Amino acid sequence: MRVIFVTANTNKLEEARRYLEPLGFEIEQMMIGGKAPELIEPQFDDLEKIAISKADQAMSMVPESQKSDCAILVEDSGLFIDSLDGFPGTYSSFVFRKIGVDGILRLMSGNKMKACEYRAVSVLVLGERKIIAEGVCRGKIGEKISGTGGFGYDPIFIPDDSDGRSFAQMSREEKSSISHRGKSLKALSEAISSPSM
Ligand code: ITT
Repeated sequence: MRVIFVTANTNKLEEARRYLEPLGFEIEQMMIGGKAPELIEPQFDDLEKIAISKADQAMSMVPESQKSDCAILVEDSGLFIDSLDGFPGTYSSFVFRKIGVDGILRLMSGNKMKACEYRAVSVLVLGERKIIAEGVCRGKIGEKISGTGGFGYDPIFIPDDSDGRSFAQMSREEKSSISHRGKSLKALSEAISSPSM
């Protein structure tokens, strides 16, 4: 199945390719005039509402003639810190650009409650259907930056399902086997292959 992923984040694109291509999906990035289209992200506290809004905007950009021979994928994700009431949450991308991982480490210094989670909501539009799948990865904010892999908050995110290494210290395969994105894409791929589809 040909899937057009509407994202400006090439790290997300690469993770989706690694995950979905071995399952037989062909992943392309949506480009309009040589650039990823800019979607408006409404200011909701809910990833699913944002992802559905992005999916609707993306669908309005696909020519009618192509709608039947491909699926459209969008994803919204973020880092939710328990003791900060879920901040930066749906604002993760903006907060990362403004204060980066150093800013989060500053905010968390002296705070012993480091528990947090990454969440991802993927929406696949297939003809008239929208398949929505969430993935959650629990972890904690590290004391310092560790590792150089991954992207975004990965150098300070230590997943619970690991030996104490941050996502930035793991291989891509290791990260996607336990990550929020891996889980949401797994749920999507299972929903697509289920007999009720
Ligand atoms: P698109 O909207 O174009 O897909 P984006 O990066 O703006 O790209 P989001 O609005 O969903 O995407 O923001 C998600 C942000 O959350 C992302 O920019 C990172 O800062 C953070 N994030 C999400 N998943 C992550 C991951 O696996 N590793 C590190 N940071 C992640």
